[in-house]
Order: sequence, then C-alpha cells, then structure tokens
Amino acid sequence: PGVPPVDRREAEAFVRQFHREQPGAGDVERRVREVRSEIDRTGGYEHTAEELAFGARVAWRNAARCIGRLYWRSLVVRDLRHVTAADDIAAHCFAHLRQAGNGGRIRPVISVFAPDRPGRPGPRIVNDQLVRYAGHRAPDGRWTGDPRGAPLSERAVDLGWKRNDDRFQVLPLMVEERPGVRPEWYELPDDAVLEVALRHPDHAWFAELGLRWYAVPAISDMVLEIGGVRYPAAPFNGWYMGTEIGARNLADAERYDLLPVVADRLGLDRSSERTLWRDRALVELNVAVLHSFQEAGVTMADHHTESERFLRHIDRESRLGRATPADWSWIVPPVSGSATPVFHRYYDPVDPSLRPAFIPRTS
Ligand code: HEM
Ligand code: NRG
Repeated sequence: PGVPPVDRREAEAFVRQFHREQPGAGDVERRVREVRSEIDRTGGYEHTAEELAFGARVAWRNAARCIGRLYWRSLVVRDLRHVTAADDIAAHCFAHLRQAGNGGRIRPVISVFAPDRPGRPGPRIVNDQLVRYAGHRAPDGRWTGDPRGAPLSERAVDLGWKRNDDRFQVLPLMVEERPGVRPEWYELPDDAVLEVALRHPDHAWFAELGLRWYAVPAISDMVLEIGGVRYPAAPFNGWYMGTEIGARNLADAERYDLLPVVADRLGLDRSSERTLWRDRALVELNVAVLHSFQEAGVTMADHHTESERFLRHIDRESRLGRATPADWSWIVPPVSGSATPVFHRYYDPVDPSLRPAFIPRTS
C-alpha cells in the first residue's frame, strides 16, 4: 500500500511553528527551503531531533481528551527512528517501560520509531497499550480477565502464544515490521512490568479479592503526526489517574465488572438502586486504588488534584496566548465530576485538523 507524499503546506506550517516557538533554532527560511526541496526530491523529509521532540510535546499539548497536559514540556522523547526490525522494536519498548516506570517514580516518555515514507511504510505495534491484560469468554459466557484484551488475546493465540487462566495475565507485545506482514510476538520481561497489588486502608478482606493493575499506561496504537509526517509506532505514557482504574477498568460492566462483588463484601443492600450501592462501592474501589499505589511508591494522580492542575495548565497557556482545546466529556472524571473544578466550565473548541497530533490509527 502506497504512502502518499508529505503535504508541503503541512510541513512548512510545522517548521514555521517550530521556529516561532523556539526562536533560538536558527534560520527559518533556510530550513523551509531545505524541507521543500527534500519533499520535491523524495516525497518526504526528515525531522531534526529538535523538531521531533518539539512535535511530540506539542502533540501532547494538543490532545483535547487529556487532563494531564500541565507537564507537556517535560515529555522525554526517545528518538528511535533508525529502529525498524521487530526484535529491536520490542527490546526498545521494554526499555521504554523500564525508563518510564523508574522504580515507581513514573516519567512521561515517548518512543518514536520509523515513520511512514513514500514506498517504505513504517512498523506498527499491534497492541493498543504496551501493557494490557488478556481476556477470554468461556462457552458458558463467563469472562476471565479483561474483556478489553480479548481481541488481542485471540490474535496472540493465533500466533502461537499460550494463555492461562490468570485474570491478570499480561499479553505479549506484537510487532509488525511492515503493515500486513505476520506480526512477531514477545513475552514482556517481568522487570519491565511494574504492577501494584490492590488493598484497602480499612478493609482487610479487600486484598483477598486478588486485584492488581499495572503502573504504566502506555498507548501504542495512535499515530503521531508532525508536519505531514506520520509516525505509526510511537508509544507514549504518563501516569494513571486513579479513576481510570477504579471507576472504569475494574468497575465497568463490560470490563472487570467488580461493583457487585465489592458491594457484597461491604455488606451493602443491592435490592434497590436507591441505596446507591454502586456509588458507595465505586468510592471504596477508588480509595483502594489510590491507597495501594501510594503505599507501593508508584506515581498516581487523584482526580481532584489532576483537575486543578489542568485548570492551571489552561491558565498558563492562555497567558502565553494559546488556546487549550479540550473535550469536556473526556476531561471530566467518571466519578464525582461536579466535585472537581473541571466540571463547572466549558473549553476552547476542538479542531480535529489541529497538528501536531496523536490520531487514531485507521489501519
Ligand atoms: C487521554 C491522563 C500523560 C496523551 C487521557 C485520559 C486521561 C489522561 C485520564 C483519558 C483516558 C480515558 O478516559 O480513557 C493523563 C495523565 C498523564 C497523561 C494523568 C500524566 C502525565 C499523557 C501523555 C500523553 C498523553 C504523556 C502523550 C504524550 C493523551 C491522549 C489521550 C489522553 C492522546 C486521548 C487518548 C484517546 O483518544 O483514547 N490522559 N495523561 N497523555 N492522553 Fe493523557
Ligand atoms: N484509560 C486508559 C489509559 C488512557 C490514557 N491514560 C493516561 N495516559 N493516563 C487505561 O488504561 O485505563 N497517559 O499517557 O498517562
């Protein structure tokens, strides 16, 4: 499948933005001429290391669904554009997880592998996150593990991976050297996967549920697009906000579906919705998540603090003359929305054509 040539206007607009925001970066007109002629000759152009780092950080700054954008400048950018072999990509993804996990003091990191170039598409990571738990449904309809991981589990089993009956079995990393080729798969090394066992500060029984979650959310299925160049393998991570795990991954009926289990152990009356047993179970589940990460020394934000940071981010950006497009329905946390300041306002409108950006993969 053909990769189209880079759009010259996208390229030029990016180079001009880079030089506008980084005034020390040299002669903009010279760089624009150089990029134009490289595109005319080859259909593409190569970013400098500085352009790449800037582009990745601004893509984060532009991510309208992300509440965590205050620290966009501090993103660590691993320039791995020369890496194209599946084995090497996997090894670098594991190194990414170690560097990001940092013994619990999580660092926001992105690893940028080879871009799509005309006649030479880049590699793809099949997994939607570097770490994700497997899931499968038994013939009787009962789920083991994370239903969200089911499509990847099937794919991995087809490739020869063996699943077990663990509810928290980490999926292997699947890497396609080029789109369409059979993926290679790699078991994640234990020392690359930081996990936290969950317990509750006031309820000893909670630990018996045997729940856990991984520390580093690393999205690996979005395309990083900078100045018309697409980087299809560019996994990135920050740290978790507790609600992502406590109010969604473990709580959603189509995920681990644990609210009835937690409510029963809490002794709540589930005979009527009006007892608010779901709400009370949600709060205790979220208390357990935040408490366990804290005790394990693993970075995690609570939704009140992260909301306040996000409003600080908007404020700082506006003082620099920049808008902060944001998607209310993604920014407001899934529990206690109105108890956080992000609920009580509207945001600059989202422009889907804004670049640099992380965009959903279509292929
Ligand atoms: C989405 C928090 C770092 C890019 C989100 C979401 C949360 C969040 C809560 C919504 C997720 C959901 O509802 O499923 C944070 C926190 C970070 C952080 C606390 C800590 C530093 C980053 C970094 C990047 C990033 C480093 C990229 C370099 C994004 C993008 C989305 C997103 C692109 C939308 C994902 C989608 O469309 O599925 N973030 N984030 N975030 N974040 Fe962040
Ligand atoms: N809700 C997803 C992760 C989405 C991204 N969240 C972040 N991103 N915190 C989940 O696994 O629960 N990040 O880059 O830090």
